[in-house]
Amino acid sequence: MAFELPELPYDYEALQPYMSKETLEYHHDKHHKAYVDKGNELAAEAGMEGKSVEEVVKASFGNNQPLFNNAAQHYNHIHFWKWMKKGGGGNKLPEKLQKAFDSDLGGYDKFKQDFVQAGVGQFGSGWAWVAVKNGKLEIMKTPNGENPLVHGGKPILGVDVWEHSYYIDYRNARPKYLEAFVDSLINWDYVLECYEQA
Ligand code: MN3
Repeated sequence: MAFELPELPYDYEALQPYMSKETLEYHHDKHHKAYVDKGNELAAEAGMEGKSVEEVVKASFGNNQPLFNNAAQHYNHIHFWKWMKKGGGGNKLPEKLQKAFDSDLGGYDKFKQDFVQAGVGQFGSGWAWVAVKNGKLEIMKTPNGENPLVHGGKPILGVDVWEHSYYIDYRNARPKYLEAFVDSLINWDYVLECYEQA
């Protein structure tokens, strides 16, 4: 099936003041759309237009870099929009998630510290993640469009640390953006949904 740009699951103003309308307009309508359009063009050239985005991501990794970049970024952004919501973030996690964060990540405070540090420490463009790997939660970071799917894991939470995700609202202050993401944007219900499917 061809890749399709999903609608945002909220209004463009919904995440203000933590993420502006202008950021979402550019990030969703221009950046994500470009990954979808280019990904469809390159998937067709590679004879993979019938495959799901996850299949294309895994099949193209390491052997078709341009297709991988666009397909992986499409996958990452589909989930990124859903990993945020108005009035999200903070330390009120669903019970099942809280238990896993306590046992595998050392609790919420340690998760926050390590997740923000993963995002800050990703040199240049990339993502910070919480993934299920070998049956346990793990904090990961990846460059560019890479994600845990191609490193033996399944992401349940991810944050985009490409400058296009925060430069309008935070300029170069990536740590402030990451703190705001954790404190005020994370949609824990969707993180739980991903955890239950992982
Ligand atoms: Mn992005």
